[in-house]
Amino acid sequence: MLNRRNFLTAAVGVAAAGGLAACAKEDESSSTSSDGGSGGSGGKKLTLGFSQVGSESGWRSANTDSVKSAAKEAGYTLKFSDAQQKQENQISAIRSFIAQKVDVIAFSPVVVTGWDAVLKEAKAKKIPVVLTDRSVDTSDPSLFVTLVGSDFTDEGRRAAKILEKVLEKAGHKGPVKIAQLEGTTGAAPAIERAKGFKEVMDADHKDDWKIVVSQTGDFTRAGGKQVMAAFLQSNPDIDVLFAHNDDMGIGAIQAIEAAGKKPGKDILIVTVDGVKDGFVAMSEGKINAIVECNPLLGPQLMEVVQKVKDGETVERWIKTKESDFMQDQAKEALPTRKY
Ligand code: GZL
Repeated sequence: MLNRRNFLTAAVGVAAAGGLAACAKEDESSSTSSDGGSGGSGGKKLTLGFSQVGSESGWRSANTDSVKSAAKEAGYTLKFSDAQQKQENQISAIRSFIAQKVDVIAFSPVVVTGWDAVLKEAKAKKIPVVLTDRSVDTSDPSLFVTLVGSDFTDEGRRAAKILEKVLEKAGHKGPVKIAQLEGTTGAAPAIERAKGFKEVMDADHKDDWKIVVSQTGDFTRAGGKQVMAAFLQSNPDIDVLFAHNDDMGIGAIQAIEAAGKKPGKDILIVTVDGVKDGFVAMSEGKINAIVECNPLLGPQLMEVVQKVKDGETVERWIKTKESDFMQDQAKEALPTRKY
């Protein structure tokens, strides 16, 4: 019987023969840095193969822009592939980068499992792999050099801690019924944000907080709207929504309003990311707090890529710095938001 990993390999094997790469959107941008240099030690222009999850959210678009502009600034040749949230497209893109003999491969894995086979192929060809944004589950730590990205478990903890402040500010007393809109099933941010939030719940709110319903909205606005509408059918007395990203929260706001309720008042909302539209919703009083997850990883990624290419030692996890915002900070912060 085909298990998930065999199935994926088989699918990729067949699809690669049939040109699966055509399913992913690929583009290549090559440029010289501002000083006309060739981007890297020794004059040869560094070539980076980058496989992106997709374009599912405002966060992802800002992340893509950051990677592309930083590669241009560094003078690297960037081979960029958009996997449209399909793991098989990412695996196919990584195989394509290996075949093209790029200097370094970087990618944001759409889910945590199923990468060992293709990463072993990169290792066999001595092409270093850098993870950005999301991590992978692997039994062989040598399959990637480092992760440039956020601590999603801590983001989950921070979401629970800021919800305490939101509840206090709203004067909420007594039990708290929570709906959770999860990110993409199997994705590191979805797994870890839920884990961090639950850690705080179990430690400090065993008796008063309860997650009454939880389901994936796949990090998209459409998903958030659709699932929240279903939540309101089955649980009309929800007090709080914890959405794993702003986009699902913004979709949920549409469903909450369609149900004749006031988002930010009848249902308190905490989200993660901090994209501009999230801050707009917060300034309109519809989101109560946002835990920032910084997508502007491009500059850090290019620094690491150069060090890896030059054989320098890099930290195993290069964490991004980020803050948290309550509703009354939204208006002042909005003009300075960079994504
Ligand atoms: C988090 C990133 C997540 C964002 C979502 O680093 O992987 O994926 O929180 C995005 O908006 O879709």
